[in-house]
Amino acid sequence: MAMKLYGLPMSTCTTRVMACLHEKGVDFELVTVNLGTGEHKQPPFLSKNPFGQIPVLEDGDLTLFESRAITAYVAEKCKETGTDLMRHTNPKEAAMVKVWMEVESQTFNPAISPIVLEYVIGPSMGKKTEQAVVDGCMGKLGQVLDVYESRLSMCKYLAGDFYSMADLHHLPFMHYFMTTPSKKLIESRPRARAWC
Ligand code: GS8
Repeated sequence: MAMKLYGLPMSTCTTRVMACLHEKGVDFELVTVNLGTGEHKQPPFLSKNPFGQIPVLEDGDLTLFESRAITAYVAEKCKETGTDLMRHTNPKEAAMVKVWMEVESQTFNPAISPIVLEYVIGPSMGKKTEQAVVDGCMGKLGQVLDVYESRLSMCKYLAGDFYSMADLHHLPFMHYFMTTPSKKLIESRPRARAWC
């Protein structure tokens, strides 16, 4: 039976999981959740994720939430197929993948998400961009990207000279970020730009 992914194509956390499923060549069914009507806060959905957020993955009798935990499960279950995103056969490479996955969730994501929220997600729901919020976030994200620039001068991708889950986890926010005027933070850094 195909896995079921509850979410939305425009949701960053849903696309993080979809990118992983595609990379692993896994068949899945996308079940759309209507955030507009608050479907995610109703008991049927809350029984899948008590925090009332997308995405949720169902694989037989297993129900998971948290996009990064879901990708870890998919990578582990399907380690023989598609790209070996976690470098299972090399403990040192695997450790570097985990380091940069942590960087994405603990450092990169908090720095970039307010900008994407202001420019893309807010306006998609009718909210005006607050330039002061964006301006206040640019310095912090710039500092994070300075570290990325330096790292990417040592290797082609974040964990080494191979594409991994660490890079994949950045995809959704990078995708939206590169549609905003703030993309100059990437474009002015040649290594980060090449990586992107
Ligand atoms: C965050 C999920 C999330 O923010 C994860 O899965 O990685 N740490 C979790 N989901 C958002 C959609 S963003 O793609 C969501 O469900 N928002 C609606 C809400 O919070 O009510």
